[in-house]
Amino acid sequence: MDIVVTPDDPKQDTDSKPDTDSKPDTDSKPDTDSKPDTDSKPDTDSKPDTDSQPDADSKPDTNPDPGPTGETVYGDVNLDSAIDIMDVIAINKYLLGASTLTTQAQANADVDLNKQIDSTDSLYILKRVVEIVTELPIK
Ligand SMILES: [Ca+2]
Ligand SMILES: [Ca+2]
Repeated sequence: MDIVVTPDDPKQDTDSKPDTDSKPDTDSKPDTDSKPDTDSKPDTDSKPDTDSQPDADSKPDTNPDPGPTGETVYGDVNLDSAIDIMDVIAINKYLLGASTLTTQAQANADVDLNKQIDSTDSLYILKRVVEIVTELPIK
C-alpha cells in the first residue's frame, strides 16, 4: 500500500482551534443523569411481607358479615332485594375470584340448590333476569 504523505495539508489547523471548546458544553449536561433513579425503586413491589396480614379478608370462616338475615332471596347475589343484571355481574365476579360473597349472598346465589356456586347458578340467574325462567331456585 502506498503511504502518501501530504505535508501541505492545511486542514490540521482546524483541529487545534481552541475557540470552539467553549461551546460544545451543551452536550455534556450532567443534569439529565439525576432522573433515571425512578427505575431503581422496585423494592416496594417485591415485598412478600404483605401476605401475612390480609388473611382476614380471605378467610370465610372468620367472616364477620351479618350472615343470613332470615330470608333467602334466590338470585339476589348483591343483596339489594332485587334480581337484576347486577346480580349476574356479582356472581360472575365471585366466580372469577374478583370478589367475595357474604354467607347470605352465597345462599342467594346457589339457585339450583346443589350447595355450590358455579357457572350454572350464574346462568340461571341470568335466565331469571331475562325472564326465561320465572322462579328461583331451580328445582
Ligand atoms: Ca340484587
Ligand atoms: Ca349451585
